[in-house]
Amino acid sequence: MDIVNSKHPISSPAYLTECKSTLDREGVLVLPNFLTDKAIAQVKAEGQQKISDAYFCVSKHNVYLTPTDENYPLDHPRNLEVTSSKGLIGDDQINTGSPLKQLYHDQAFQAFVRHVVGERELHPYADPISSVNLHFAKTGQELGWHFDNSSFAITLLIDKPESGGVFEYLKDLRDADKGDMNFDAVGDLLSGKTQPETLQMELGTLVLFRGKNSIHRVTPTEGNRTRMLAVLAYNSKPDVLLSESARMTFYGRLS
Ligand SMILES: O=C(O)CCC(=O)C(=O)O
Ligand SMILES: [Fe+2]
Repeated sequence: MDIVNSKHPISSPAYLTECKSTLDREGVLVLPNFLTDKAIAQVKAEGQQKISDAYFCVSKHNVYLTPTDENYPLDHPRNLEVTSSKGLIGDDQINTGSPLKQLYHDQAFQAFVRHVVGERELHPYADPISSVNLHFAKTGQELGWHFDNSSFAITLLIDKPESGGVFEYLKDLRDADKGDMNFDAVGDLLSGKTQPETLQMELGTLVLFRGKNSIHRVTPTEGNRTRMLAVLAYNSKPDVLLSESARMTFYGRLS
């Protein structure tokens, strides 16, 4: 694939094994310079042209992305609200010929992702909006602390702000499958008692992150350059639609 730098031999068995063991050990796989400079420039130009079509919103949510639980006070880690503010454009707004779509649908790339995350199948969303997205964070915009609903996410940094916009995380802070929400550790993080790790991301870096149990945030963008991030989302089963309420929240529309 001419949009992936040759230093990432995604079809080499040895490289697959190395990437899988890194993800298993660290909970995150960071591949710098994954996209070629030419591909990044093409995506960035499209993003800059379409940012005026993006859906921008501010939302308040707790770190578990769940409704308030009245059994706990509002200032308890279970309920404490943080702010997220960003804009995004959906799959149906991105050019068919975009390098992002070329990558997303590429058989070798999908085989790479399947192997690394240990899924037998990967499918696009069945709705027209949710598979490939571009996120924008203008000055002051941020993503508040949260655990993801999905077991993994793939992102590519397309434009980096002058400062801020830093991805921070703490690995394996809870165990969602066991129902262990680990309020104490979340409380210590939110109060500043424990310090998170930071992830170094440069233009063109691919990040494959397991965010279901690893809490994370993106700090506010500083300066005039907007943070631009591509998100590639797959499902392990076919025919999955993002729920109507989730589509309204994220995109402000259903189709
Ligand atoms: O913006 C990022 O780098 C991370 C995005 C993220 O955590 C999310 O969309 O859930
Ligand atoms: Fe996330």
